[in-house]
Amino acid sequence: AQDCLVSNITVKQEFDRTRYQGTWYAVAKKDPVGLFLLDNVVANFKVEEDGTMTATAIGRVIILNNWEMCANMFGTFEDTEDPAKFKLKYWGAASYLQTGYDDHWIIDTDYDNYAIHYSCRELDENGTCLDGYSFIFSRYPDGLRPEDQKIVTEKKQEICFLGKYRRVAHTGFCDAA
Ligand code: DAO
Repeated sequence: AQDCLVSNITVKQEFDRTRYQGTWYAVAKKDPVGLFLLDNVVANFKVEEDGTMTATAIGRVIILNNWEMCANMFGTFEDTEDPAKFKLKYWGAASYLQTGYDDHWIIDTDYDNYAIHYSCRELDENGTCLDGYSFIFSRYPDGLRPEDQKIVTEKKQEICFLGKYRRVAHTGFCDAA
């Protein structure tokens, strides 16, 4: 999808939500307009008894008047006709945290090491993404294995976000929460 059309972006084939369960550490993020989760982002995925994929996530945020805290977030992934494309409904444990309803796609994962999530919130008139975000996740808090970095870089390019990511630090800020 080097034309950067959102409709041409390919996602993980036959995405297996059962294998995807458990803890994932965000190691890099491309922010949307009005970014929310800053760093120390850890997500935990689960398949509920009815088959729905859900997640809890924690991360450092800055709310209101520069108040820094760890946000406890909840998400429900609504299924679509593509097993790797979801509508993510998310909300916070506290009312002053962000809520949203985003397209949320699993671009690629090997289930054991790396994963790439993509969300385009606003399409441009020409079919490219005007406002979106992306997380690079690792099963390990200290980052991706060298052998996964090449794949991840290729995928960043395919979703047209290459060069727009920042590293997501894990400093222990949210570990006690
Ligand atoms: O941080 O700027 C941002 C946008 C992302 C907010 C999404 C929070 C979703 C929490 C649950 C799902 C984890 C992937």
